[in-house]
Amino acid sequence: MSLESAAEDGEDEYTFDDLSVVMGTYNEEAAIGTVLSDIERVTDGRAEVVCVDGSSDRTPDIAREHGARVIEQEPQGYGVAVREAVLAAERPVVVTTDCDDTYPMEALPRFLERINEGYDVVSGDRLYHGASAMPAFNRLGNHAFALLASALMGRRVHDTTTGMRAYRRDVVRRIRWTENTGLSAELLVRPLMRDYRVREEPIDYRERAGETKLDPLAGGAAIAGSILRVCLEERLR
Ligand SMILES: Nc1nc2c(ncn2[C@@H]2O[C@H](COP(=O)(O)OP(=O)(O)OP(=O)(O)O)[C@@H](O)[C@H]2O)c(=O)[nH]1
Ligand SMILES: [Mg+2]
Repeated sequence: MSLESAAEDGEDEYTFDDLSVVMGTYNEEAAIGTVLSDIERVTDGRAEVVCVDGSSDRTPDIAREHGARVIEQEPQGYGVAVREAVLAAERPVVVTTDCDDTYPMEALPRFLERINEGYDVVSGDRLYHGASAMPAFNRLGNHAFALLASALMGRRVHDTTTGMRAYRRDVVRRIRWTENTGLSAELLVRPLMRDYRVREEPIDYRERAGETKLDPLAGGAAIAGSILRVCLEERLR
């Protein structure tokens, strides 16, 4: 029996040796060292780390110094990078994060535990604790995206645009992903609408280190468009 089906039968459990932590990295030299050290510390250096990188600064060098696998890619936006990253993961449990030190790597054991309980997707909910470190405009937008997606799906979700989630690798490999700026919402909506076992898990959220890569207005419009398109596509499937 493979490790994967063993874990599904509850006979065995995934450990950090079964974990890939993946991210898009774009000029994140102010944050990447901290993020990768946190992953190493929390997982005893046992998780695989994959960075899909489009940087022109020292980000990829720092990533390699920390033992991460670096895949070079011309910068084409969040979703193009993160799709490549989730599909490149070699382990059966895949966790996405941003590389800007906003997400708590201390939550990795909890995410793995939830997967071991049988969830297919565990989605970090930043808004549960208030997300006071998030710019007010973004916070408002994120509440609005969650309401829009909830109305269209007929199921309440609270944070559709979070960058930190755990997935069974099967789920990310079985679904065809189409969105770029809206990929984060798509990665939640398609599994939910296909009846995968999804749960939201409250997480802390910190202020970003380094410059944002997202234009809030254009990005927000793109995300709303993605939610509408993806929900409609899933309804019509
Ligand atoms: N490789 C690659 N990575 C990207 C690209 N755009 C964004 N990223 C990375 O994707 C992650 C998310 O981008 P952020 O700038 O943090 O976007 P955000 O979280 O919506 O905005 P903030 O509130 O500023 O954190 C970061 O780790 C970026 O470095 C890109 O075009 N290529
Ligand atoms: Mg970010």
